[in-house]
Amino acid sequence: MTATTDGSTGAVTPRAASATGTTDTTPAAAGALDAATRAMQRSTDFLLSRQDAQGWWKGDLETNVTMDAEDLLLRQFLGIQDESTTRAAALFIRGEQRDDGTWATFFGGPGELSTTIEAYVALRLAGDAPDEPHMARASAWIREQGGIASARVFTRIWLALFGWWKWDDLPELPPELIYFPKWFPLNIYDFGCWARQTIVPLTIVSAKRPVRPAPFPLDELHTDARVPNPAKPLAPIASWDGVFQRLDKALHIYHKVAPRGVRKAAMNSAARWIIERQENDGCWGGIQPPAVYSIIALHLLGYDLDHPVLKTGLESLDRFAVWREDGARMIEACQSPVWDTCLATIALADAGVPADHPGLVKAADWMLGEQIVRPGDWSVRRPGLTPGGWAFEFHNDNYPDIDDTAEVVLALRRVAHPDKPRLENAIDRGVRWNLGMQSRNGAWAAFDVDNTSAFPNRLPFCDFGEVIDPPSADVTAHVVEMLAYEGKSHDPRTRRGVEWLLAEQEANGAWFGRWGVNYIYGTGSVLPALTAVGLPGSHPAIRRAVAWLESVQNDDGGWGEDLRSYRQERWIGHGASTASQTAWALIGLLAAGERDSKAVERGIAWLAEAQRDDGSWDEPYFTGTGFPWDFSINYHLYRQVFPLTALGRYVNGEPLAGGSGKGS
Ligand code: R01
Repeated sequence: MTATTDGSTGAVTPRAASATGTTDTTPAAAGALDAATRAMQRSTDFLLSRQDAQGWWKGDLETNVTMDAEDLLLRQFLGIQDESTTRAAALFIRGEQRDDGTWATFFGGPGELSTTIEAYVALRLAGDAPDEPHMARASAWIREQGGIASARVFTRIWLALFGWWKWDDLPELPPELIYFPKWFPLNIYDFGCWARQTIVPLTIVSAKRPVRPAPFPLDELHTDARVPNPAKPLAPIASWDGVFQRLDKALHIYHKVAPRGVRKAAMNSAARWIIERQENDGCWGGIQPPAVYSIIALHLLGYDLDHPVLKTGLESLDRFAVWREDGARMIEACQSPVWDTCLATIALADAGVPADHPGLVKAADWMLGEQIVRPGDWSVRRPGLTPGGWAFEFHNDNYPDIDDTAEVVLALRRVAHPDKPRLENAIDRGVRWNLGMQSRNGAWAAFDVDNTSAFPNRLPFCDFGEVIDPPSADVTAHVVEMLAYEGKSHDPRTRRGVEWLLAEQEANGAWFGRWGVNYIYGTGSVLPALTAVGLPGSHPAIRRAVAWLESVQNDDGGWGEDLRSYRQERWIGHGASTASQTAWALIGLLAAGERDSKAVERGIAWLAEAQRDDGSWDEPYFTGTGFPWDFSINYHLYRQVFPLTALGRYVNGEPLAGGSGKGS
């Protein structure tokens, strides 16, 4: 990451108490305002110093060691291992192991079986011996948990590639799926786009059932090494589970009798589908898993490793690697430059950085260049809609998302770009695209319209993560907030979004967080949307949300919500205070008009206290969500951008009140 060169860091011009209309301040509140202003200025300097010369920001996107393990397994499968990469990846994986021998999927989380198996196997590939203490602890724990037989489907596929698991003991997913028309149940467009891009190459792999020679036996991870696959009883035929289990049995028979010509044609169609979707930089969808499986699938169909498709594909994988100071190599599941840049722009604008500041103009310039003006998979359900969205990553033209588009529009509005017609035109296209992507229930999902089929989740193959993309409160809130700023508060489409949000509020007063942890993220997203469209702070829904946020504030003044809240009720709203979650709660409370409350004062004080001297915050906890519970994300920039927005809105007031929007 390179720093900007203009060095104009003293650009903050706090409007302070005058803009917030607070005249009657207590000494404590005045002290809080002082501390907030100082923290805001330090944070502004820090964030500006982390901008790339091209205008973007990008924090590391940290997930879990399955990324690193699968990268090593891929190299082993293709026969392209190299010693220095293996050593650096192993260093990272070893460093993530906990004292009990396990690996988790998030900081402080419980040991997770599939993750621990994959990490263990990767370390064995790197040369760690099974009787070394750290390995023995891991394998003992794995056996205790049921061994490989109890692992997720993806893990068992990786092991089947080396004969450590039997292909026949995996659920079927036939390549003929590619022929299902878009109105037919279980066609590929019924899957969320991340699952779709992963599943299409995996249909080829599981039809081919390749087995490479195992570099060593893995008996220590089997609890049933000598017992051949004990047949599990089927669920009743009248249940969905029963139906899909029998479908899977039928597909196993079909695998043996499928006409060769049909199979081959289906695999070739799937390969064409994959190749058409390769991005200019060689990756697929900007995310790591589809790239890994696409490379394997195409290689199995006869593409050499030096074929341009595979060569650029493999090169793109290298760009997901983050090299740490200690020589460890961490693989990012994906990269977040567009998301980080729009959030940083909003935060800096909230902090009072002038709209024509060179850093903001450069950021807007870069975002304008990232707008996607060609159709993508979303066009299958919206063929007539003009393109105009933004994706989350550097390279993902086929999958713009509604969340990024809403936040980019909100960010562009905060910048005085010299080419005003270009800015207006880009915003106009973005707004139209988001309006066109509204689902039939009035809400918005991340990537697609009406991606709500119940069937994908029923497949035995789909035992991990989310496989559909239904509308969520956090994305809907971001769109509604953006539409309000665009003067569309009274548009019937906005009102339907608002009605959906109001109906979606939980009994406790909070909203579920689909893409951030968890109810604090949902509630912190929805409150600014509701007040932006004009709901008064006294509205009962807003009062209930405020009461909920106040009820879960920690004694130290901050907020935190553990990832276990996705599984266990007692964690809802509860967890160690973190910078990003404290900021989300504050953003919600400030939008609701609670600026002068004790809760806000204590939250602001927590942020100021927790800040480091260089203006940054630390955050070991994962507060981002890929799939609730199964796949968690630590966005390394969240700890900087959201606190800055909270501090900025505390010091300078709400952005719409400040006259940044178009009004309605
Ligand atoms: C994955 C996987 O690695 C992965 C990586 C990234 C995402 C989804 C949505 C967005 C956009 C960004 C990234 N926003 C809605 C988020 C806003 C905060 C999803 C998945 C893992 C397993 C499988 C992602 Br299977 C497939 C992909």
